[in-house]
Amino acid sequence: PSLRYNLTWDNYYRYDDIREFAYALGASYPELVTVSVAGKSYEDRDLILIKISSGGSGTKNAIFVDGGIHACEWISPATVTYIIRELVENYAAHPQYVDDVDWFFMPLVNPDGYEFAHTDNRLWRKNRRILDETNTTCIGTDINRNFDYHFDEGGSSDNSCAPTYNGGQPFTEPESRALRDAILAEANRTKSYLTVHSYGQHWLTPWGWTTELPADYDAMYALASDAVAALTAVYGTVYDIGSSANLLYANSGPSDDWAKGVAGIPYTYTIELRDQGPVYGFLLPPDQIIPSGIETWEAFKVIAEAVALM
Ligand code: ING
Ligand code: ZN
Repeated sequence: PSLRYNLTWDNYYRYDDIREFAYALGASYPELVTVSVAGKSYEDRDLILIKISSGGSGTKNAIFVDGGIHACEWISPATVTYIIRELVENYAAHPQYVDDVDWFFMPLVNPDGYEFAHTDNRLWRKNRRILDETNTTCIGTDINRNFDYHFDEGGSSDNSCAPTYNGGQPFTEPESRALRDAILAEANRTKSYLTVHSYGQHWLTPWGWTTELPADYDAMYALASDAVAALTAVYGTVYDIGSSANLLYANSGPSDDWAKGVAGIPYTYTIELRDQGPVYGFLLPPDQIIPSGIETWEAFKVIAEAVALM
């Protein structure tokens, strides 16, 4: 495998470049990076899983990160790959962030939708599964409404034409099943699950299906506050913190509710990256990728420091 890759973080890159980045890092840093295939997308693309670990017996506390659940949120896989690069290529500058925890990354959960957003419809959100061969006008399921915890209890749609179509039943989608299985494989030691979306600059906790708060919300809020403070300290980018149902809108079947409610991961957050909306929304200019990466990395360092001590 090649040691080189195309990503530069001054532009948005396609699925093939993101996959090659993963394998190039694995080839260059075999003592830190293990790349595997967590499953196949509906259109048969490999769902890449990147483990970053400096060894040990597989009992360190772990952090699981995903990106690109929604096809149009291009800053998500761009920022997640930036953080992977920082952990690996700059390991020597801050080895504790790898030595003290293990990391698992699925940087592009929805490659079919992501490619479609590049080639056909820039604002596409869902995956690309054809639900009914006789009616191909409405295709795709919202992966972030397809998880099996309080499934279809509001804020998702039973209509396959809707952008928040929930799939009709939990885990109908190969991408949500692959993400589920990858999370479950390490759930007993995973203390934080970070699912990266855009946009709005929100650091969100569960739940979506109820405006009631998790029992340990105060602890979740405290860690989120520390992470956001570190993020804001870089460029002044403001984030608000709260549960998704309270801060945004009712929703059911998102990955974070399932990761906390079923997989039992305590510090589970949905991060809505730049911007706040009125200016660019999903169409964030590529010159904001590196600033987003730099500030989000500061927040992730705070999470890693906390997880190491849990
Ligand atoms: N927003 C999220 C969405 O899936 C969200 C909001 C956060 C839902 C947390 C559920 C849980 O609608 C975007 N932009 O995707
Ligand atoms: Zn999203």
